[in-house]
Amino acid sequence: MATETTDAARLGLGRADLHGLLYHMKLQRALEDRIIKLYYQGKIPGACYTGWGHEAIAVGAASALGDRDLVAPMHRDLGAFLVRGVEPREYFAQFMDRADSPTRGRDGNMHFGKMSKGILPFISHMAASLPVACGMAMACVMRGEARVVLSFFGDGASSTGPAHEAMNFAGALDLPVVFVLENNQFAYSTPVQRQTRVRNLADRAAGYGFPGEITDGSDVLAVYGAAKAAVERARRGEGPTLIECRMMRMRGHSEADDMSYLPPGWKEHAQAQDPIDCFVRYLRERDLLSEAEASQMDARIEAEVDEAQAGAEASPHPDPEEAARDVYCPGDGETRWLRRSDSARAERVDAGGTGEEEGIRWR
Ligand SMILES: Cc1ncc(C[n+]2csc(CCOP(=O)(O)OP(=O)(O)O)c2C)c(N)n1
Repeated sequence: MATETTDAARLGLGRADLHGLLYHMKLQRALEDRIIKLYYQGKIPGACYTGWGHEAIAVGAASALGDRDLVAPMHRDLGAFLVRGVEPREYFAQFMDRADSPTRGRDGNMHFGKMSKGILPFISHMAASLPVACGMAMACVMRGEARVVLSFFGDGASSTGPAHEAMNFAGALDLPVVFVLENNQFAYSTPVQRQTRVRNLADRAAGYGFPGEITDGSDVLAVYGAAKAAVERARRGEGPTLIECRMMRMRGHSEADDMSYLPPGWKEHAQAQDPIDCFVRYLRERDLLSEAEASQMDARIEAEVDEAQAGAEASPHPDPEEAARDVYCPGDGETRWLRRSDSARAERVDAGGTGEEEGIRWR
């Protein structure tokens, strides 16, 4: 629940901003609820991951970014996509394997992004996006662009090699990266205490030489406030921050997970901390959301979800011949070669070329 330290006015958030946060959190929840339903109807190929319970983190952190900033979300962060303007219809098309989806129906449903909106496609649960986020931040610094990269990962992912390497690298180079650690207290089914001796995951930041803090991951204003301060710090050139957003897992790792490993009473406690319920209560108690505004928002969201689903269902599945297109290059099917030029940029050699010893075959 939001506290005085996360007061909306102190954060410079007016009524419209607060409604925007709530709208995106509710939209994420409604879209994912529909996807879960479609999954059990057999309409979603592959596994089904959602960000149930993580909405405050995804929406709160992404809302702290500027338009030209970049974000590397993971499988819990649909809200970050929505905040940056990805259409619900695109999300449905992606999960329903349609030809006009972001990956044109050719990848696991959650592995998509949108570079035109500054969203790096999700690579892997296990922190593989973090080094790439650092690369993006480094590119911005080298180009003299004051852009910040927000990179999300889980508690389990925080114990993997790429996470340590990325954070160490970002610290050493003072890169403008904000690391948002979504601690739902389980790496799949493994509790945090069984995968690391570190008591607070935020403490790890000290080992990389930058600040780490813990915030309430079920309080959207707390997440927004922490992310905003970290983004500003990064933009001033003062380097990265690690924000551990602590919350309670509300739904299985994927829909295939029955959560039988959760201790007794966990689900009830987690339910009481539902980030959407908490935020609605906060707004209602302060007269920042009327009953009429709340029901209008719900009706708008329901209509948007229906429309998005119908739009995606009306789209065709991809042609099977499309499956391998662009996997290696956008080519015409002929074998071509790349040769490294002195500037280290790969340069194309005409079709029919033999390829140099250092050449890379690309189709
Ligand atoms: C290299 C690799 N090892 C294992 C897995 C299986 N796996 C996927 S997510 C995950 C745990 C992730 O834990 P965490 O970062 O806490 O995220 P969450 O539990 O919220 O999914 C594991 C072990 C994988 N995808 N890739």
